[in-house]
Amino acid sequence: MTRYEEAKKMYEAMGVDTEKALNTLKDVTISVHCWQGDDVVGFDSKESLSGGIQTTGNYPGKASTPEELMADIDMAFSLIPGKKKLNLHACYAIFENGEFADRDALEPKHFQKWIDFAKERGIGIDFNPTFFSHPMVKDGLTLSSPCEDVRKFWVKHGIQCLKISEHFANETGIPCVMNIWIPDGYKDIPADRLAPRMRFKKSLDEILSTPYDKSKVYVTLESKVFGIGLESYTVGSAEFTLSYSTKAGITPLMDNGHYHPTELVSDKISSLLAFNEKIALHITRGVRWDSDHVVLLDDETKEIAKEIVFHDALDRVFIATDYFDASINRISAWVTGVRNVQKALLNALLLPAQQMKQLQENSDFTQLMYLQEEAKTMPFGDIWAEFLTREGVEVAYYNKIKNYEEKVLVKR
Ligand code: RNT
Ligand code: ZN
Repeated sequence: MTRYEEAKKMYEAMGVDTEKALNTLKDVTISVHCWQGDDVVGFDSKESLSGGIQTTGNYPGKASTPEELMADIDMAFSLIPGKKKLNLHACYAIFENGEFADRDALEPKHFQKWIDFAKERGIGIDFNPTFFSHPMVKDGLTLSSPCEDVRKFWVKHGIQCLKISEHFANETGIPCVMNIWIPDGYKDIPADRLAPRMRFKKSLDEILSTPYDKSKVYVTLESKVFGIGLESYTVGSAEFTLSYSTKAGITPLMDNGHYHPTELVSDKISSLLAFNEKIALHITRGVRWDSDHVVLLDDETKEIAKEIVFHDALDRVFIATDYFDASINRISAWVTGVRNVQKALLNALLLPAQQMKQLQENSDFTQLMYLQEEAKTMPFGDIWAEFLTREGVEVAYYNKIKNYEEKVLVKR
């Protein structure tokens, strides 16, 4: 008997069908963020990263051209099993022949190379307007700016991105999730917390008044609690974005680095599922703050996955990764983090969900704890290895990445 067959029997004895788990996992799409490959720099501006987010580290081999980034994404994707989508930011527009378009004038043609890339690989594209790292961010503000020129510039950017998102969906035949996140906020105690929020609300209304096909583009709105240099106040707080999403009929997005350190996104998912047909997640790992460390197979990642799986919500949750580590091999960072999201999902799929829920309903908390703890020492690794084998992906990826580093990355 192979290790998989033995493990399968052990799971069967616990009432879990490993074949069903593997078949479910292979159809789950993870939207992989392109910005891990170049430390959130992009190709459209010489500005350094702003918006209260930061990459630290100077590991060699960062992608600095579209060709390099695409090659690195291909390398990472070859080591990541399952279904993937490419998550692009507007600042990754590709200009050719000396041409340039500012953020308020971006068009689908500036993403033609990405469309070709996605089509050749049979994957969809998600999109993000880039409201940071740009001279039109004035005093840290974009859509909430009191300066009409600034606010209008960014509204136009949002509208153009909506058009580009719809174009992505039409070209790839796969719906596009377009996420809005603005860095707007204040370092110190504001005198007026309401006015910027009213302007943000108005700006979102203006962006969303552009007609778009809601079956092709899902607009999501991401909240945040604070940023570097924006410690005291964030315009797009959790309450603001949730209220706006509900009122406007768009999709709320939770990034698990965007809450106070003792708040858990795993506990928030069910509340949002109770009120929304779809919800969206940025899976990351904050260490003491929104540090965007590589996702690990830690308790919270597992619990987030459990919430999605136990509530039968795999088709209701848009799962994306969002982290950026420049201190280690960037491709390894990609592969490790995305695989950990998938491992967490598999872990959840291998739990006897129905039985556990029934134990809770019966107030049999003794047996529930017993089962929860026993599940932790089940031969999960053998099922994961089987998944990788079926997907034609090797379990051990370090040597492949090291080889690519020596052959490609260090020569850049
Ligand atoms: C920032 C948000 C946002 C960004 C990306 C680059 O705190 O998490 O999602 O990380 O848009
Ligand atoms: Zn995020």
